[in-house]
Amino acid sequence: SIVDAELSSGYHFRPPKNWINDPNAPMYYKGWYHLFYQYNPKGAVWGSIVWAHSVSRDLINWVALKTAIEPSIKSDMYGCWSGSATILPDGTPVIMYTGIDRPDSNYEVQNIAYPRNKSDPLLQDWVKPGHNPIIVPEGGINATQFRDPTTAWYADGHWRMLVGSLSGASRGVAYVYRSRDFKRWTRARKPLHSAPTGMWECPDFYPVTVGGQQHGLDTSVMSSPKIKHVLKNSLDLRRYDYYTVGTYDRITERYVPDDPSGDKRHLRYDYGNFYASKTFYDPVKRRRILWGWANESDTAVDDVAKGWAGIQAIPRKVWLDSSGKQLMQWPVEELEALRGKRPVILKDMLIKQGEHVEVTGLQTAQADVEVSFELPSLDLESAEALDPALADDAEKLCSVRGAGVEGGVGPFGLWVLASSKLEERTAVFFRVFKAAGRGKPVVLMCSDPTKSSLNPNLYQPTFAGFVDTDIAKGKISLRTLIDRSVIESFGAGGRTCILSRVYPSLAIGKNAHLHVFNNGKTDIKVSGLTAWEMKKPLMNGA
Ligand code: DQQ
Repeated sequence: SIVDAELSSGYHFRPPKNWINDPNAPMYYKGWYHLFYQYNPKGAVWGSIVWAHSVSRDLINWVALKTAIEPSIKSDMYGCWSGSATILPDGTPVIMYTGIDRPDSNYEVQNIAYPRNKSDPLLQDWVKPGHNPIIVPEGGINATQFRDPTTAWYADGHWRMLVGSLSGASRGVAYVYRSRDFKRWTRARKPLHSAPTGMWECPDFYPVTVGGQQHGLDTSVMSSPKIKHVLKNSLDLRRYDYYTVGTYDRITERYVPDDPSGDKRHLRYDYGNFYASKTFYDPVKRRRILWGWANESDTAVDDVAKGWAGIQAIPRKVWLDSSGKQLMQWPVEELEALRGKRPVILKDMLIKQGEHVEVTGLQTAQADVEVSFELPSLDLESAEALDPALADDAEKLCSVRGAGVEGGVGPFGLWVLASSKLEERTAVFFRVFKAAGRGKPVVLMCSDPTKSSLNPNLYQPTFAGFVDTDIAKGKISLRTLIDRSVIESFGAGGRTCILSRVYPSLAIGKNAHLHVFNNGKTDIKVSGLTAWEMKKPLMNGA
């Protein structure tokens, strides 16, 4: 229906109907980007899962192919869960994935599949060899919490890969498996790493370049002194993806985070709705690309009525910041091809205390907005004091000091998907705090959806993360991708990211407005704002 089309998403990845979750086995092969994903062909709720498959030339326009992997052998008869691809040295792509092999419990084993025809660039047919499963939960492993094999890496005559698990009641673990031939896999005595966080789903492990360069590294690049490793895990209990940056020792087969408190602090790719993510190395543009799943936040009843649920975030380039402490992310440059020809451009616009300015002259239900803010009279004395009790809890801080609570320096930012009388609007903004004993002001980035819709019964979580930037220099930027029900924001050039799902009842289609607002005491200057309407790409026929 028209309503559904307007409420869904225009340029974020999705199939025409049904439930989707985790991105699986992203890869580049013979001219095509491949994305597989968890898919329920029977409806708009999670259920009996298969691997759907789409291909693209540019990561933005997608064509749906037939189901790639579905239950067909004893070791995956009750579900084909998440997994990854590895490109072997002769160019053959291999998929490893988790299979559910019995009806009455989620007993998990790892399977392998090869392309039937390597010369088909679309890799439409996958064959499961007779030696499946390749790994079963042995030696006291928790058989119902044992899944999501990673892309394998190669060193010193051995392949290695990780499988996520739970040890005891609450320890997340990443087990290392080794193989010479990709067929027989044996577990290393000790896990790569573990932490008291609950189950680790969808681990991801890859090298990054030190020194702030943006180019990515293939997963097997190990030996340069100029690399670090990133270990990402998806926390089943908290439904977010966190990562640490650290050192991998391939002799002991262990990984040690640089920051000893990294497994507590939980740096996140995204402080919003973003889960079960996975990266891959793109040899064409020498970059590492991150895919992540964003669930709906309406009700399951709504999803069944809509007939679909779930999107993938815009693929993001990831690289290590020059500080070496965190990752940076930015939408792949190919997305810019969807920008309309006539952007609206604003320059040097002062926004005083309590003011807001509408950005007019374009449709903003499906748009890309880049803003740079300047704090001209940077009077940090007028910034709010940071409550020490909330100093480590961005989300709580933002939920008590939301967009509607007047501040000192900020809140300033965007109201997106706003209705004409502003009854509906989602605020994406920054707020600056002074904090005793800290060298620099603390910058909070928030997405406040508490006014996003007049519809009742929606889940409207406030999302927030700190931004590790020096605002005393007087500048900060924000890019927000608006796509009907998706608001995907990149603060300070991709230092902090927040994806949020909202379902306005009025701010739909032509009735969606965009404003810049300042609800702080200090004047804010928009030194530049560019807003583009976004075209709709080919999207799997949706
Ligand atoms: N989803 C898959 C699992 C994975 C979870 C099942 C994460 O393999 O652990 O659909 O969302």
